Amino acid sequence: MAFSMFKALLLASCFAHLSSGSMDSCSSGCPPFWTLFNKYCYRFFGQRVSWQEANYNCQTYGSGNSFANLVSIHSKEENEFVSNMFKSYTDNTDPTESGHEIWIGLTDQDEEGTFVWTDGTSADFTAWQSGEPNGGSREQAVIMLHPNSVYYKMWRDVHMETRQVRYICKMRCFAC
Ligand SMILES: [Ca+2]
Repeated sequence: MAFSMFKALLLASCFAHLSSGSMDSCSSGCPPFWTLFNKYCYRFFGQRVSWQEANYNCQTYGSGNSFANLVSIHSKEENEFVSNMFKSYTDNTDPTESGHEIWIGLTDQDEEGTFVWTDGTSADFTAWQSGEPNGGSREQAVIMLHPNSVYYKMWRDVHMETRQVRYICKMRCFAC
């Protein structure tokens, strides 16, 4: 029920955009403001929030058991796509540390040292910065570093509550 309602909304939204003549991401099967890559839709969010808040905000998109989650990454190509999306919204001239980082959906909050993706997909790829993860039970969430930073596109485990950074959500493409 919820799933069909979401699909209907997506199609209605696509129709509105197509009939107005705009060629945006909607025509590829993703809702407006979401970008298609390999049958998934991705969206950058510019508010700086805790990992928990980012995780919650992502899940307000989509529906049923197909809601969005913080982005999961499964290949070098996907890591590249996500870092390019981050770069396209920011120029990294922000001198604060949090300006160099985005949340991704990897966490070991349930079992220390066992990192899993919040969307339930398998942890089959990692891009840890050398020496990471190093935070033990203090650092249970993961950030990707800006492609212009010294630690180019790599990941670090960090404190999930005190850090406030931007984030990218991902959900299945329903029309692909
Ligand atoms: Ca760390």
